[in-house]
Amino acid sequence: MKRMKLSFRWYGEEDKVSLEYIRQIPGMHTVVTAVYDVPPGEVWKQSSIDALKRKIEDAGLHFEVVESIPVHEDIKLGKPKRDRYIENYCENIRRAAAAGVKCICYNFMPVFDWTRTQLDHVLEDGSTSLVYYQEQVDQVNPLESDSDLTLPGWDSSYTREELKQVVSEYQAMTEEDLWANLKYFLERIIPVAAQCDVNMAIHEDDPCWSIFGLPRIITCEENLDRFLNLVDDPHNGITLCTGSLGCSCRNNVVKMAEKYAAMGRIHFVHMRNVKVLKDGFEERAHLSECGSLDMYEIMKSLYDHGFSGYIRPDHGRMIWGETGRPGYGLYDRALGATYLNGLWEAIEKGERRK
Ligand code: DNO
Repeated sequence: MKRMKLSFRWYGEEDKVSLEYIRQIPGMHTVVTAVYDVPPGEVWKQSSIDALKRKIEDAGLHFEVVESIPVHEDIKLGKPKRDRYIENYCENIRRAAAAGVKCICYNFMPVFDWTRTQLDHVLEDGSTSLVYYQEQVDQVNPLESDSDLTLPGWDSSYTREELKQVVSEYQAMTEEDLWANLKYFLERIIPVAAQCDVNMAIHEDDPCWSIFGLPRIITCEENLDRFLNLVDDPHNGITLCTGSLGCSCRNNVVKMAEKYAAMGRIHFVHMRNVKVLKDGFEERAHLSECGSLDMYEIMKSLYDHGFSGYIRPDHGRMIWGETGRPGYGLYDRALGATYLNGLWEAIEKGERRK
C-alpha cells in the first residue's frame, strides 16, 4: 500500500526542539534537515552529512530529505561563476545521495526566501503567528538603508551594501532571464539527480508574487507546468507548499495537488493553512476551519493519486508559552503532524470500506 511518509524539519544541534522529542510524535518517519555551517554555493563535507545521518538514526528516525541545498545567487543571476557553483551543487547531490537522502528541497527565489511582515502577530486565541500585510511590504525599499522591517528570509550573511548590489542586479533582470537561468541549472543538475536517484523538489515562491520589484516565477499552475517541462524527468519535481500557493486566491491548491500527484511530480509536501485577507494573509493552525484552505481535500487529492512521498507539517503558531524559532516550535507543529495523520487514516479507511 502506498503511503505518505511523515517528516519534521530540524535545524540541527542549535534547534531547541530535540530529535528525542521529534521521535515521540506519532507516526514520525523522517527528519528534514541540512548542513548549516557551509556558505551557499560551497560543498558540504561528507563527514558532516554522515554525522547528521548517524545522529538521526541513533534517535530512531530516518534521514531522507534535505531542506535545503541553497542555490547560489550567481546561478540565479546567470553570472560567469555559475558553472563552478553548479558543479558544487551536483557534488552536494551526490554526497547527500551517498548518505541515503532521497529528496532535496530548494528554491529559486531571488535573494529573499519566505517573507513576512511580523513574526509574532497575536491571534484571537492568544497564540502568535507569522503574517504578511502587503501595505507594510510596500513601505519597504530594500535599497534604502534605514528600513527596520523584519524580513525572515533575509540572508544575514550579506552586508547592507552587498544586499543593495545584488537586489539592483535582479531589478535589471526580467522573468524570462530568470527562466533561462533556471533551465540552465536544471539541465545540469537533473541528470546527476537521476543518476543518484534523488528527487529534486523545488519550493514555490513564498508569497507567490513579486516583492520589491524582483522577478519571481514559481508562483502558479501555469508556471509550474512550464517548470516541469523545462526538464521533463520525474526527478525534476516540486515541493507542494500549500501555504505558499494558497496565499493567493488565483491558485486552486486542491486541483494542483491532484494534477501534480497524478503526474508523479510531487516529491515533498509542506502542509500549512493560511487565512487569505484582502491584502495579505495570516498563518493559522493546520485545521481546515482555521484558515482558507481545505486540508482534507488537499490530502484526499494526494491519497487518490497514489502520493507516497514525504510530507511535513509546515509553520506552526507559538502556543502554550513556547518560545523559539518563529514558525518552527514543537507544539503546534506536533499538533499539525497529528492532524495530518488523522486525515490520512480517515481517508485510507474510508476508501477501504467502499
Ligand atoms: C520556510 C521554508 C522555506 C524553504 C525554502 C526551500 O519555512 O519552507 O525556507 O525551506 O524555500 O528552499
